[in-house]
Order: sequence, then C-alpha cells, then structure tokens
Amino acid sequence: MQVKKASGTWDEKLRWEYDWNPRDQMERADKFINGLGIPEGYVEYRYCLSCDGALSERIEHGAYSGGSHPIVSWQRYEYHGLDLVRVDERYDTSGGTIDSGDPWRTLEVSTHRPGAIGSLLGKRVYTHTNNDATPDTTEDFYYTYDPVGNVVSVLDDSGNEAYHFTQEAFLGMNSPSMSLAAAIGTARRVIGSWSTKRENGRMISRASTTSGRGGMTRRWGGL
Ligand SMILES: [Ca+2]
Ligand SMILES: [Ca+2]
Repeated sequence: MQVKKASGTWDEKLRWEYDWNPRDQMERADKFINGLGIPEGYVEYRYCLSCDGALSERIEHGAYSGGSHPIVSWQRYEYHGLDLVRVDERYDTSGGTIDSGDPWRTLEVSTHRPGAIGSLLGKRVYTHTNNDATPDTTEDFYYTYDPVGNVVSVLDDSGNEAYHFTQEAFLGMNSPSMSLAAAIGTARRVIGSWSTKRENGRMISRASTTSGRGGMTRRWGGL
C-alpha cells in the first residue's frame, strides 16, 4: 500500500511478501512497513503431508530486536480427517521467549458432526494468563445450524445465545460483520489459519490454505 504525499510522490507504507512451497502452499508471509528493508514481522506456516496437506503449525515472529525476530506465537493444529479438532500453543515456563524446545498447552478443542467434513458442533476455548499448562479460563460454545447447514447461532455454556447470524438467500452472510472466531475470542489464535468456506451453500469452518468468502477469521496475509 502506498500513500501519496503532498508533493505528488508516493510513500510505501505497507508491503507483504509471500513465499510458496512446491505444492502452492504459503510458507511465509513478511510484513514490511514504511519502506524499510527489514520486515516488521513475519509468519511461517508448516503443513502436514499425511493430513491432506493441512496447515499443521503457524509460527509468528514479532518485531526485529537484537538481531532477530523473536517468536511471539507458535501454534499447532490437529485434525481428524479434514476437521480441525484441536489447537495447541508452545509456552515458555518462565515467561521467556518461545522456541522449539518449549512445551505445548491446549488452546481449543472442537467437536464435529460425523462426515468427511463435519459441521462444527462445539468448541471449548482455554485462555492462559500465566506460564503453565493449566487453563485460567475455560469457555464452551455450541453451534446451531439451519436446515441447509448455515450457522445460525452460537450458544454459551448456559445455553444462552452468545452470537446470532442471519444469511442472505444466496450465500452471503448479513450479520455479524465481525468474524465468528473473533467473536468468541479465538481470532488471535487462528489468525491466518482458518477461512470461511462455502460448499453447496453450506458454510463450513476448516483449516485451509486458501482465503475464503465471509471472513470467519482474517485471511492469509495478515499477521
Ligand atoms: Ca523458551
Ligand atoms: Ca494457568
């Protein structure tokens, strides 16, 4: 993205660069700001060849500091078939920087209807506020669908409607404009890893390497 200055010349404010693997999957996205040659941050993506090529890890590197880009988030995705059933993250037991030797803890566990790509039925979300693997907050969400498979509402632990969705007759979602995953506080964890996808008029949520319509979370290219 470039911004025009009063002089009529253009300033580069934001630029993304992407690397792809031989299977056409994004391996890395670098974010550059203000025309600088060193990225502001970047994200690496790893894929599971034995899981239909699904995204398996997402590693986010923060701002350049002390000669490197420290890892600020390292997440792992686990599947049953094509359904994403669990998201874990690495954490440092003493609050230090995240590295490949750090242990895992669970962020989300999802349940799906049976089927090759089963609708999401429920999700348990764990929030961690300190440096151990014991969740400090646990929330459950349940998904309800209309007869053709669109998400209608998300219920909380008590059966109260936490979020409600309406659909246009032809595939579009009227509301809410914000993403479903963001609404339940999981956007930070799944940014860049999920997309909304519609198949035969049915909205599904799945890990994907392609951006989809609707925007259940931010799409590829976002930090
Ligand atoms: Ca560490
Ligand atoms: Ca804890």
